[in-house]
Amino acid sequence: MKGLLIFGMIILVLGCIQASTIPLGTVEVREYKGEKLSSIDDLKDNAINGPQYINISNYTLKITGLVVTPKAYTYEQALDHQKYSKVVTLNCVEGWSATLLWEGVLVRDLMDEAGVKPEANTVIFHAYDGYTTSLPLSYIRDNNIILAYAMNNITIPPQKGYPFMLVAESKWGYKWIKWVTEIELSGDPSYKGYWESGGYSQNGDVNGSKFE
Ligand SMILES: Nc1nc2c(c(=O)[nH]1)N[C@H]1C(S)=C(S)[C@@H](COP(=O)(O)O)O[C@H]1N2
Ligand SMILES: [Mo]
Repeated sequence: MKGLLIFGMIILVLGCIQASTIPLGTVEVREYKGEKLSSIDDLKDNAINGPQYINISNYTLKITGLVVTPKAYTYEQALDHQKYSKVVTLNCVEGWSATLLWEGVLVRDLMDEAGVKPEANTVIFHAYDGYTTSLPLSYIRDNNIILAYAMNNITIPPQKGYPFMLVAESKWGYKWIKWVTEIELSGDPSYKGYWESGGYSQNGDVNGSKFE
């Protein structure tokens, strides 16, 4: 009986440790399951207003717009969701690319907690530097799109998007919004973000054309 109690306590403690820690390294990985990865330094860091330094103690990730219950997650609360990792290549329209190991939470999981209204068909992402972009709600749902907090097994550095960068797989780099502060559910599929307003493709498909 006592043995069972101790065993139960060990399981409980292990469970708590698992839920509260994110096992990230201090050195980036450059290979994953036999696949060669790029370096995070292959990203060019040429955002519209330069690097952004978010103070995590007053940061919130907001879920707004066409939702039943708007949310404002702290960094810790946003991280407290099922975690996913995948190797995905970012392709910038300038001609460079980077294949990295991404780790994050599902955008779908965050949205579903807020309760997406049936009229919503578009997700507009807002960032700390004033940058925005949008993607179809169905794309986010159907492709298990993640909001990453780590790249190559290290926490995303400030100049590369800390605390969160969108891993918009199969879309041009300008859809991979960094320093995300707000996820807005919308009914306007024609909403144009920063580069889309400048004439870049609205759907942003890497296999499609770069311009509208
Ligand atoms: N907030 C924000 N996110 C952004 C950008 C930006 O200017 N601001 N640039 C985008 C572009 S064009 C690319 S290619 C990717 C990677 O950009 P990098 O060159 O800054 O590494 O981030 C995207 N996310
Ligand atoms: Mo880009």
